[in-house]
Amino acid sequence: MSQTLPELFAARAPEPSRPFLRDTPGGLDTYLDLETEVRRWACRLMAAGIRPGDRVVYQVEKSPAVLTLHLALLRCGAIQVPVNPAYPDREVAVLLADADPALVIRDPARVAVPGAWQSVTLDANGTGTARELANDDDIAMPTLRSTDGVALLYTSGTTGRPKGALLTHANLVHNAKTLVDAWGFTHDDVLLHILPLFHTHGLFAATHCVLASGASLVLLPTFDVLRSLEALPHCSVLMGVPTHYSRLLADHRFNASLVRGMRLFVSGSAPMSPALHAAFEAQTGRTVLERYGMTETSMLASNPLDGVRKPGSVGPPLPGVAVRVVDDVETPLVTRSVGHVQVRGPNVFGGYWRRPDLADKTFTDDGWFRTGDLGAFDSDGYLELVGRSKDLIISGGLNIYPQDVEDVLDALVGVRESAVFGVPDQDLGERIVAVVVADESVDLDPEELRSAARQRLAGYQVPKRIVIVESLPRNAMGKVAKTVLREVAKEWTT
Ligand code: MCA
Ligand code: AMP
Repeated sequence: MSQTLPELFAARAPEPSRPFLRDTPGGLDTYLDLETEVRRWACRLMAAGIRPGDRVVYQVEKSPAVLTLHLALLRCGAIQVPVNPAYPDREVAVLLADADPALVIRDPARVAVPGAWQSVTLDANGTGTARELANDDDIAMPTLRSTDGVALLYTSGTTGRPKGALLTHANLVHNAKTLVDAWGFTHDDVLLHILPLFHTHGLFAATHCVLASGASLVLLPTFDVLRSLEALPHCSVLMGVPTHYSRLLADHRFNASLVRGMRLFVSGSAPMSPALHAAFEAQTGRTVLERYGMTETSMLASNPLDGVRKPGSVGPPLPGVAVRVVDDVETPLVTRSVGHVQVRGPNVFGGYWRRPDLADKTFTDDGWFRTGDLGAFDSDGYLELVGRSKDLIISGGLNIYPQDVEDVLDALVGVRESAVFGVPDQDLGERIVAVVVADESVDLDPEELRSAARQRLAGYQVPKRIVIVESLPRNAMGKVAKTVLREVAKEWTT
């Protein structure tokens, strides 16, 4: 039977006295506390006029209040739009214009919401004008359908214009159930939550595994090696991006003895190098389970909980998920041939918000979603990702679309054109760099360009280095040859 997320979580909820948050201030110690708070917030939001299908944008620092808000918005049937707190107002304004929200919830430290949207504030302590929304405990919650939208997650893509991936209850219920089974979650698990709460990884994969198994979690407000080392002995599962694991490994206290109570380490969002897998095993005596996912699809493939985990591979497709590898004309390829990865299944979203024009580019005629990843299956049916056909940098698990950054650089005074690309980086996997061509007779200072770019971009999108060049290398089609630039960048000293 199709379910909605609130139905799934209610069906899987443990005894109300069971722990929800551990060692985490915020008043959500038990599942009873969680239910009480979620119900209170859902009533507040309904009383404020939020109705099924309304968009509610929140740009709030990570805290237990975000979990409450997430669950309360699910109950109201709202389509939630979580936004990275690092996004500058300019970028937020674009998202607001597209999402057209009924309510915007932001940190009080932020300047007023750009535009005429109804807005309230909420900070990491759970205080703000959102609490002053009228309350009505008797308000009835709407009936929801599994095909209803749950969330819009914005991704830039290569078009430079953000588009909202609309996920439904059916998509996310399928994923939550699949992951709980695949990764063996039970109500005895304690997840150490170190991820942001505005992406699929931290908000859906990690949180929903806990809620769909009645488990508990330790919620850290930001990733911090020392606090993670303190928490790990009391936890059983960690989900992170490769940068989290390399930073933990840099501390010798992260060793076999510290993690003896842990049963599972999951990595995803970016490739984990075989060298990092090996270093992890050498230092802890454990192996990391690497999996593959996308915002539009949630999790797609996973190395097994029991069985062989292969470094450099993301494992077989998850149950219920179909994955194929095709050539340039979309003919399926045989084992070991590298091609475009395409996927289909109940986890895959239906399309981008108010962008029917993108449907043909996004899906094949027979309904497969084009991931933009390149890979091959091995003879055991494990998928190996070898690259991307999309122009995307993944830095520390965060996506940076070069086009977004090039647009900002190109608009700066004295810049004729720019090219942004990623170079290998031990900590971040890929590090963003840019080359810039100046207008004639203009003398540009790279550091000044970086500061100017910082005014318009989130911090992680600012190139770590800008190099001024005479001209950009181009291929026969006139397209900037980023492979050439990546080669040239190898010669740079830092
Ligand atoms: C922060 N900075 C970064 C990054 N993060 N620069 C490049 N890449 C990054 N990822 C910059 C900040 O702008 C700042 O620079 C300086 O580093 C320190 O900032 P701070 O906030 O202290 O950063 P941090 O604590 O060192 O953060 C690193 C991090 C974080 C913990 C690895 O980036 C992170 O949480 N990554 C996980 C992202 C994630 O959850 N992705 C899942 C996407 P300045 O001072 O100069 O401004 S979902 C997905 O991909 C799919 C579905 C999937 O498969 O999961
Ligand atoms: P996002 O658009 O933020 O959902 O990022 C999804 C992209 O992250 C995928 O299309 C892949 O390119 C990449 N990705 C996620 N997990 C892995 C992984 N384990 N190995 C390599 N790339 C990954």
